[in-house]
Amino acid sequence: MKIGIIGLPYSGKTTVFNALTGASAKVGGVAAAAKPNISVVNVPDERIDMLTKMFNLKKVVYADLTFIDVAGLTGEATERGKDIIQSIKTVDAIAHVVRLFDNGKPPALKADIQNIESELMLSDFAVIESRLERIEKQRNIR
Ligand SMILES: Nc1nc2c(ncn2[C@@H]2O[C@H](COP(=O)(O)OP(=O)(O)O)[C@@H](O)[C@H]2O)c(=O)[nH]1
Ligand SMILES: [Mg+2]
Repeated sequence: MKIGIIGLPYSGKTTVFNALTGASAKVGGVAAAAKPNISVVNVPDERIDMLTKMFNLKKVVYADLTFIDVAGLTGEATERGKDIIQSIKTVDAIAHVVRLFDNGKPPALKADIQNIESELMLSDFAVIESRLERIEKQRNIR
Protein backbone atom coordinates (compact mmCIF):
# COMPACT_ATOMS: atom_id res chain seq x y z
CA MET A 1 0.00 0.00 0.00
CA LYS A 2 1.24 3.45 -0.92
CA ILE A 3 0.58 6.55 1.15
CA GLY A 4 1.33 10.06 -0.13
CA ILE A 5 2.13 12.67 2.52
CA ILE A 6 0.99 16.13 1.47
CA GLY A 7 0.56 19.53 3.09
CA LEU A 8 1.79 23.10 2.90
CA PRO A 9 5.53 23.80 3.06
CA TYR A 10 6.85 23.73 6.68
CA SER A 11 3.74 21.94 7.93
CA GLY A 12 5.88 19.06 9.21
CA LYS A 13 5.51 16.53 6.38
CA THR A 14 9.11 15.36 6.39
CA THR A 15 9.12 15.22 10.21
CA VAL A 16 6.08 12.91 10.06
CA PHE A 17 7.72 10.91 7.23
CA ASN A 18 10.86 10.43 9.33
CA ALA A 19 8.84 9.45 12.41
CA LEU A 20 6.85 6.87 10.44
CA THR A 21 9.72 5.31 8.53
CA GLY A 22 12.75 5.82 10.76
CA ALA A 23 14.38 7.74 7.91
CA SER A 24 16.48 10.84 8.45
CA ALA A 25 15.44 13.01 5.51
CA LYS A 26 16.33 16.69 5.82
CA VAL A 27 13.66 18.77 7.55
CA GLY A 28 13.09 22.50 7.24
CA GLY A 29 14.05 24.67 4.28
CA VAL A 30 14.05 21.94 1.65
CA ALA A 31 13.80 23.32 -1.88
CA ALA A 32 10.34 22.95 -3.35
CA ALA A 33 11.90 21.31 -6.41
CA ALA A 34 13.48 18.60 -4.25
CA LYS A 35 12.77 15.00 -5.20
CA PRO A 36 10.18 13.23 -3.07
CA ASN A 37 11.40 11.16 -0.13
CA ILE A 38 10.29 7.57 -0.50
CA SER A 39 10.58 4.81 2.07
CA VAL A 40 9.18 1.31 2.38
CA VAL A 41 8.53 -0.03 5.86
CA ASN A 42 7.42 -3.43 7.03
CA VAL A 43 4.31 -3.68 9.12
CA PRO A 44 5.08 -5.83 12.16
CA ASP A 45 2.34 -8.36 12.74
CA GLU A 46 2.24 -10.76 15.68
CA ARG A 47 -0.05 -13.09 13.74
CA ILE A 48 2.62 -13.58 11.08
CA ASP A 49 5.23 -14.21 13.79
CA MET A 50 2.96 -16.84 15.28
CA LEU A 51 2.36 -18.54 11.91
CA THR A 52 6.08 -18.41 11.13
CA LYS A 53 6.80 -20.27 14.36
CA MET A 54 3.90 -22.66 13.96
CA PHE A 55 4.94 -23.75 10.48
CA ASN A 56 8.65 -23.36 11.07
CA LEU A 57 9.04 -21.04 8.08
CA LYS A 58 12.44 -19.72 7.05
CA LYS A 59 11.25 -16.67 5.18
CA VAL A 60 8.95 -14.11 6.74
CA VAL A 61 7.20 -11.64 4.51
CA TYR A 62 5.34 -8.87 6.30
CA ALA A 63 2.98 -6.51 4.54
CA ASP A 64 4.74 -3.29 3.62
CA LEU A 65 3.79 0.34 3.43
CA THR A 66 5.39 2.83 1.07
CA PHE A 67 5.44 6.43 2.23
CA ILE A 68 6.00 9.23 -0.28
CA ASP A 69 6.82 12.66 1.13
CA VAL A 70 6.32 15.17 -1.66
CA ALA A 71 7.70 18.70 -1.48
CA GLY A 72 6.21 21.69 -3.18
CA LEU A 73 2.45 21.99 -2.79
CA THR A 74 1.85 25.64 -2.03
CA GLY A 75 -1.90 25.89 -1.92
CA GLU A 76 -1.79 27.70 -5.25
CA ALA A 77 -2.58 25.82 -8.42
CA THR A 78 0.75 26.05 -10.23
CA GLU A 79 2.30 23.95 -13.00
CA ARG A 80 4.64 22.48 -10.42
CA GLY A 81 1.68 21.72 -8.18
CA LYS A 82 0.14 19.80 -11.06
CA ASP A 83 3.29 17.68 -11.39
CA ILE A 84 3.23 16.92 -7.68
CA ILE A 85 -0.41 15.96 -7.76
CA GLN A 86 0.45 13.74 -10.73
CA SER A 87 3.10 12.03 -8.61
CA ILE A 88 0.53 11.16 -5.93
CA LYS A 89 -2.07 9.89 -8.41
CA THR A 90 -0.81 6.36 -7.90
CA VAL A 91 -1.11 6.31 -4.10
CA ASP A 92 -3.81 4.38 -2.27
CA ALA A 93 -4.23 6.99 0.44
CA ILE A 94 -3.28 10.60 1.04
CA ALA A 95 -2.09 11.75 4.46
CA HIS A 96 -2.57 15.49 4.81
CA VAL A 97 -0.24 17.05 7.40
CA VAL A 98 -1.51 20.27 8.93
CA ARG A 99 0.65 22.57 11.08
CA LEU A 100 -0.59 22.93 14.64
CA PHE A 101 2.62 24.37 16.10
CA ASP A 102 3.67 27.99 16.23
CA ASN A 103 6.58 28.66 13.88
CA GLY A 104 6.50 32.42 14.26
CA LYS A 105 3.16 32.41 12.55
CA PRO A 106 0.24 31.14 14.64
CA PRO A 107 -1.44 27.99 13.28
CA ALA A 108 -4.20 28.63 10.75
CA LEU A 109 -5.75 25.20 10.69
CA LYS A 110 -8.89 25.81 8.66
CA ALA A 111 -7.30 28.07 6.06
CA ASP A 112 -4.35 25.68 5.59
CA ILE A 113 -6.63 22.69 5.07
CA GLN A 114 -8.77 24.63 2.63
CA ASN A 115 -5.69 25.78 0.70
CA ILE A 116 -4.51 22.27 -0.02
CA GLU A 117 -8.00 20.92 -0.61
CA SER A 118 -8.68 23.68 -3.15
CA GLU A 119 -5.47 22.78 -4.93
CA LEU A 120 -6.55 19.14 -5.12
CA MET A 121 -10.01 20.15 -6.29
CA LEU A 122 -8.62 22.43 -8.99
CA SER A 123 -6.46 19.58 -10.20
CA ASP A 124 -9.48 17.25 -10.31
CA PHE A 125 -11.40 19.94 -12.11
CA ALA A 126 -8.69 20.19 -14.80
CA VAL A 127 -8.88 16.40 -15.29
CA ILE A 128 -12.66 16.56 -15.63
CA GLU A 129 -12.46 19.45 -18.10
CA SER A 130 -10.04 17.69 -20.41
CA ARG A 131 -12.10 14.51 -20.18
CA LEU A 132 -15.23 16.43 -21.15
CA GLU A 133 -13.37 18.01 -24.07
CA ARG A 134 -12.30 14.58 -25.27
CA ILE A 135 -15.83 13.21 -25.01
CA GLU A 136 -17.13 16.21 -26.92
CA LYS A 137 -14.56 15.68 -29.69
CA GLN A 138 -15.43 11.99 -29.99
CA ARG A 139 -19.10 12.88 -30.22
CA ASN A 140 -18.41 15.30 -33.07
CA ILE A 141 -16.42 12.70 -35.01
CA ARG A 142 -19.31 10.26 -35.00
N1 LIG B 1 7.51 22.91 17.25
C1 LIG B 1 7.34 21.99 16.29
N2 LIG B 1 8.13 22.07 15.21
C2 LIG B 1 7.94 21.14 14.23
C3 LIG B 1 6.95 20.12 14.33
N3 LIG B 1 6.99 19.38 13.19
C4 LIG B 1 7.95 19.91 12.43
N4 LIG B 1 8.54 20.97 13.04
C5 LIG B 1 9.60 21.83 12.51
O1 LIG B 1 9.06 22.60 11.44
C6 LIG B 1 10.01 22.74 10.38
C7 LIG B 1 9.42 22.20 9.09
O2 LIG B 1 9.29 20.80 9.22
P1 LIG B 1 9.37 19.83 7.95
O3 LIG B 1 9.10 18.46 8.45
O4 LIG B 1 10.62 20.05 7.19
O5 LIG B 1 8.13 20.38 7.12
P2 LIG B 1 7.77 20.12 5.57
O6 LIG B 1 8.27 21.31 4.81
O7 LIG B 1 6.27 20.06 5.55
O8 LIG B 1 8.41 18.84 5.15
C8 LIG B 1 11.26 21.99 10.82
O9 LIG B 1 12.16 22.94 11.36
C9 LIG B 1 10.74 21.03 11.89
O10 LIG B 1 11.74 20.72 12.83
C10 LIG B 1 6.13 20.07 15.52
O11 LIG B 1 5.25 19.23 15.69
N5 LIG B 1 6.39 21.05 16.45
MG1 LIG C 1 9.73 18.40 3.56
